[in-house]
Amino acid sequence: MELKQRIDKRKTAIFGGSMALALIALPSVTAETQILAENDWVGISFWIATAMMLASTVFFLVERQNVPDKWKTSMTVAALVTGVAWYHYTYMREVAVMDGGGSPLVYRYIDWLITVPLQVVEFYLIMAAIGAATFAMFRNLMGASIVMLVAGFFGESGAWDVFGDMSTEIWWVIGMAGWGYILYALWQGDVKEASASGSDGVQFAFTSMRWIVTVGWAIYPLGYMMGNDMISGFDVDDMNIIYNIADLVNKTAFGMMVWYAATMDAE
Ligand SMILES: *C/C=C(C)/C=C/C=C(C)/C=C/C1=C(C)CCCC1(C)C
Repeated sequence: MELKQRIDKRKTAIFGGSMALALIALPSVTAETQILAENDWVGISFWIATAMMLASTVFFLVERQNVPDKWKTSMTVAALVTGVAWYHYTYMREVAVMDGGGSPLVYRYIDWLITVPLQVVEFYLIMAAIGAATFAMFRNLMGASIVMLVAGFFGESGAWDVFGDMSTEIWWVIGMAGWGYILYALWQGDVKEASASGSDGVQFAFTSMRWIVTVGWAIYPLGYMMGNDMISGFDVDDMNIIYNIADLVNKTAFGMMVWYAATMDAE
């Protein structure tokens, strides 16, 4: 290897390493620690999700150095998604394990309101790589995802009960419409035509993205129904476990797919 290349490689490694260390060394984000009870499954699921988000963030930042240049931005966005989630999980798990165990609804929705738009940026980057990205597409996906989340927040929090007794259900339906639009946009004809182009890695990322948004995202409305008395036999605890699993699938596993796609294009 050329000397200059070696130095460049070392520089990027040092950069990745120090980013990772800076994250771990951020002690201010852990509030006063509660004791996690041995049978507190909700608390345990929050704890696991917190650790996984941190691990994924470090992984994506460090691995960013090892992927072809055109994939670096996607890796950065994947790390931002899990990094922002990790930050919020450190608070959510505190709320969850507190005496009487609360549901960290506001932190949850603030997190989604930041991480979902970041994922839309990720989708856009992937669509751009297959030649199916337009500004209108980006704007519509962004708008639909915000409608979906704001509706979910009003439905779950009761902060704006304009629909009276039916508020929980009607806001859910509005949220479903937002998600439905996103599915339509990702599966409709134009996109399908464009999707035949691109490298193996781009193809893999594109297919993964569509399935993640279709199957992975479907877990959320199900969790909402469980936690908000739309299906019987479940409660808010079940909902929180389901949401935590969904976040791991849609943030960590999706990021891993992007990373895997990037490695396919190496060499
Ligand atoms: C990282 C966080 C992600 C990917 C969050 C995604 C959230 C959803 C796909 C939420 C969807 C909802 C509906 C489709 C209807 C009911 C309300 C929501 C917000 C739970």
